[in-house]
Amino acid sequence: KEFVEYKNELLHKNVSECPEIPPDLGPLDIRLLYNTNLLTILSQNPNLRPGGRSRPQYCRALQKIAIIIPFRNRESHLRTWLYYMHPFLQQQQADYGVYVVEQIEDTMFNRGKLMNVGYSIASKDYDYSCFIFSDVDIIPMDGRNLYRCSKNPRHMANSVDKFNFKLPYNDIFGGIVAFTKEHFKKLNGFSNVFWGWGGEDDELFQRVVAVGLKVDRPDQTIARSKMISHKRDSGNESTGKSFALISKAHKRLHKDGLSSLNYIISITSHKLYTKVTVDIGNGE
Ligand code: UDH
Ligand code: NGS
Repeated sequence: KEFVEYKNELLHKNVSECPEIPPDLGPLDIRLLYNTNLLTILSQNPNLRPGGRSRPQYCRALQKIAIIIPFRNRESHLRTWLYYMHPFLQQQQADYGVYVVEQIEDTMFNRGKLMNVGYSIASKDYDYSCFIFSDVDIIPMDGRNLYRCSKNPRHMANSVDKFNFKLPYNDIFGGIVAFTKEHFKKLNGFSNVFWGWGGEDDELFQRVVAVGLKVDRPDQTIARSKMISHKRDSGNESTGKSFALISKAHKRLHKDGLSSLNYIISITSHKLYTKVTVDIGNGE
């Protein structure tokens, strides 16, 4: 088996590069089906490899992409995401893996820290060059919305139905963001200290600016996405501390983030994704 894998690897190195813009992409009919089950999704994606990995068969992708999803108690959203996104990413000829990072204990949710854990685990798994940090409840409506990294950090949730396909404020950086490995390391990842809802994405924006980078956004017509509507999760209330934290963002940049990450994990390779189960503490 190892020999076959080795041979495949060698053969894959010799195939030509994939085109920058994959063929046959266009608008998609997204109806947000909630009743899909994992077996159906699996049967519709026969070429997936364990851990929710795939790469194009007949060309070599220009980027290796890890998709990191922060997660707790959103099983049906995850199924919907997997149902739409595996075919979407394969149609885009992506070399990718999906990492679902689940906070197990019922302390306050910490989206930023889960993203950092996902980055750190995915980096050890494969030579990813691009990291896309995505909420579990946003589904793109057009195949031309390329899930890729660009020259600058990229805010990809800039055209969501919930906000009438507009930006609710100029510097919004929530929902889905894409970073090259180099850039994510340069800004020391997300802050780990935002427990509960709100602000960790705004702080990330401050970090981008502080290290001298700019934010790109895709064309708003092509980036149109649907968000699954839901109630506010318990355990993810706003603590009211975010604005005070953000006002000191630059002070914490180098000491709070990838450089100060501590956690306890277990990793399970599911057929449709890699599940990273993590105990990230409770902020004390
Ligand atoms: N998440 C979970 N579980 C939780 C909380 C958050 O999986 O308990 C993840 C999930 O990937 C979600 C993301 O973190 O998409 C962001 O969660 P959020 O609650 O900050 O963001 P969202 O915009 O909801 O989805 C905000 C509250 C909406 C209240 C709307 C009332 N109509
Ligand atoms: C801001 C939050 C962001 C959040 C954005 C949109 O107020 O984290 O609203 O939220 N900033 C702070 O709380 C400091 S949304 O309407 O999508 O739930 O992303």
